[in-house]
Amino acid sequence: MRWIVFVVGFFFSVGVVGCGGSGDNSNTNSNTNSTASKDYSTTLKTKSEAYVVSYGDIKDSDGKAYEKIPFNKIFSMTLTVKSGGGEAAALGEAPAVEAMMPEHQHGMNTKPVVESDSPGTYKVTGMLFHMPGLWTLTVTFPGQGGASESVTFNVMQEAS
Ligand SMILES: [Cu+2]
Repeated sequence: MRWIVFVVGFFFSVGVVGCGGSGDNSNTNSNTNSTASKDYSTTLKTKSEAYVVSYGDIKDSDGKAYEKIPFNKIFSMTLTVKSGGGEAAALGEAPAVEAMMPEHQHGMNTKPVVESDSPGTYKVTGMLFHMPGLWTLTVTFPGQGGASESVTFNVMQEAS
């Protein structure tokens, strides 16, 4: 009967660790802690407060709108960057977009493409959140004077 305990234990630990994270990174209670108090805003100021960044307009690859980020489906989204005063901020280059699952220490299996749409508006295609759980979406760009500006959005992805 010992093998049953082993098999159950194996599946349990896979479930906790997720998809191949090391599992020893100081967040063994991560399934229950802190996520309730996180900020899931879709609009954030950069630390310098010089820029306000929003994401939205989630669509599938045919351009059909999604209500929220879909689970395990390719999606696109629009990023808008405004100055602290609320005007569209025309950046010198398109922002970099990176999505991660911090509790599993991995990113997406796709590489998003960021294209300029109009000043301060960027279309991001090729996004894919392939696992449920907490994702972070970090947008980084050079601001005035070349200082690096960034925001990190929290996204709780449901398996649906
Ligand atoms: Cu994961």
